[in-house]
Amino acid sequence: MKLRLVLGDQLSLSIASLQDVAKDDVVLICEVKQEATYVKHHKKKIAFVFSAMRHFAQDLRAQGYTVQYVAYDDPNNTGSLLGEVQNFIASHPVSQVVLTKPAEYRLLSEFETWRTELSVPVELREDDRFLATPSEFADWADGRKQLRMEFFYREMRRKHNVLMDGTAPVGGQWNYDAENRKPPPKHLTVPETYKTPVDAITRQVIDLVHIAFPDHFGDLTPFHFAVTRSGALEALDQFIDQRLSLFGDYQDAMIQDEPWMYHSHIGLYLNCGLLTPLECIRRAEAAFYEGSAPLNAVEGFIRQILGWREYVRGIYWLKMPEYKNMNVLGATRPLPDFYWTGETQMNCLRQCVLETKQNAYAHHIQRLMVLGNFALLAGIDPDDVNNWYMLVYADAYEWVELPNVSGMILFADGGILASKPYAASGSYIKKMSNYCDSCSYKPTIKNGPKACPFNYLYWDFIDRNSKLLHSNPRMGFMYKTLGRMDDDKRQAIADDSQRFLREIGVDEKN
Ligand code: FAD
Ligand code: DLZ
Ligand code: SF4
Repeated sequence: MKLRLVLGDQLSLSIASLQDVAKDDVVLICEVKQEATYVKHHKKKIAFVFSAMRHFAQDLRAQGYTVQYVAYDDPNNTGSLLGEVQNFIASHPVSQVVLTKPAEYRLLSEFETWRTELSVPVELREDDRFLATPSEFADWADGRKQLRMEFFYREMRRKHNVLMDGTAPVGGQWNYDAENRKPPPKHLTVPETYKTPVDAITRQVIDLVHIAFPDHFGDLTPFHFAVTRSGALEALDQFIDQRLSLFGDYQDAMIQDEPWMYHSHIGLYLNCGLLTPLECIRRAEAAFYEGSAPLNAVEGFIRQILGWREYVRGIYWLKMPEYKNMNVLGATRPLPDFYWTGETQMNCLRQCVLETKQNAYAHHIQRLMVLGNFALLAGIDPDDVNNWYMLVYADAYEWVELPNVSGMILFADGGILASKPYAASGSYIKKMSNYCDSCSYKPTIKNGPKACPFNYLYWDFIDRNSKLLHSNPRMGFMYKTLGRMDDDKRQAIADDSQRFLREIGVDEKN
């Protein structure tokens, strides 16, 4: 008998370790302290993952497979993946342990030691949940001076024949991003996100999480995520029918009390195996050919999955483990408390933190241009920022979280991922949202106690990082503007920044 271990983010019948599963094999799925607490995940994320694991086990059993399911509160639970595998081997005639490579470096390093730790042979299979393997990405990266997503994405479009017209991109352009930056109009109505009722399995899991993880961040209820493959497919269909057509137009827009906007909200399903990337891409492509969604929306959505998602994973495996320790800008301040409480006068940050706490979700532009931009400008330590992003979102796994945080928002990798820091002043948030209308600060004031803190923090960031950034060709304009400021203005920027950082308790280094 072979023992096939399936992890909480491998919940797919097509996963490599299950491809040749026989009826007398055993599939081991276990809820363990090791995975539930290596960061203190949002309560809703744990409930989602445990419930999806339990439903997946139920589906496997219904199809005639034997599943050994270890619940978190099982009195014999050893708390670790290795402990559970060893336990099982000790009392069953196991000939081999079959695993799919995990999505995170941390676990891959651990699984590689299992060959010597376990008394039976271990087969570690390639992770086939993505469209590019780490070695394909490494081949693409080999010899290139810069690893820009756009060029990788074009290769992926060709390879998978997505939105192609022979050898040319459909519509004549590869990328329609320029059409996808519309500010939100005044009375935009946003459709509701997909909501599914809580069933008996999810109810049990919610009760368990309530008791077992009382000190973890986030609101456990209301809970409305899908927890099965069929539910995730319904959520995908709802997105394609109701939101895809405006996904492009309002991709970067933010509205007070509208956490979901026109995004798809499928990241958590993709990342745990309930949906596959290619099926999401094909459904969006079909919507374009059927005429129900325009090209700027469909191309924009497909680029996120076929481009960004595959690209950040490629960067992760290419650059780990060094990537995790990179801090090129030498940022050392601790994360402000308001990232946990939402208690700040900055309305944009309050909104994004409170929505994150409620939903274990924030859309991309909130993560990037509000929460991320602030962490960059304020010089917050990448370890603190990574820890926060890893634990607050239901779709967070290190392979995708780390490059987005250390690469995309913090520039801690010195430009491996992005050609320049995504730094912005308050005018960006004012243009792309209505958050400033309800804020105590004014985005049009540049200095002093009423000024939007993003304004002076932006110039303070540019000024204090000039040694590293002034030669960046994409930053030339900023350094010219800074050069034209007189000493008084520069001093006011430094003083305001110092005062504000002191007020929020992060003027001391970590
Ligand atoms: P949509 O906006 O509808 O996009 C569709 C899909 O494209 C997403 O579900 C996702 O699978 C993919 N995608 C879009 N942007 C990216 C990107 N930059 N990198 C990788 N995939 C992308 N995504 C995660 O899946 N997990 C994370 O932990 C995560 N952390 C992030 C941290 C920061 C600082 C930033 C800036 C982005 C992060 N992202 C992360 C990327 C992106 O914000 C989320 O994938 C997206 O917000 C999920 O919501 P959605 O499903 O509605 O996405
Ligand atoms: C995220 C998560 C959580 C919360 N709990 C478990 C668990 O108890 N058992 C398990 O097998 N997987 C869990 N996961 C997903 C893993 O953390 C994920 O497989 C690794 O981080 C690799 O990506
Ligand atoms: Fe955010 Fe500044 Fe606007 Fe306030 S004024 S909501 S802090 S951008």
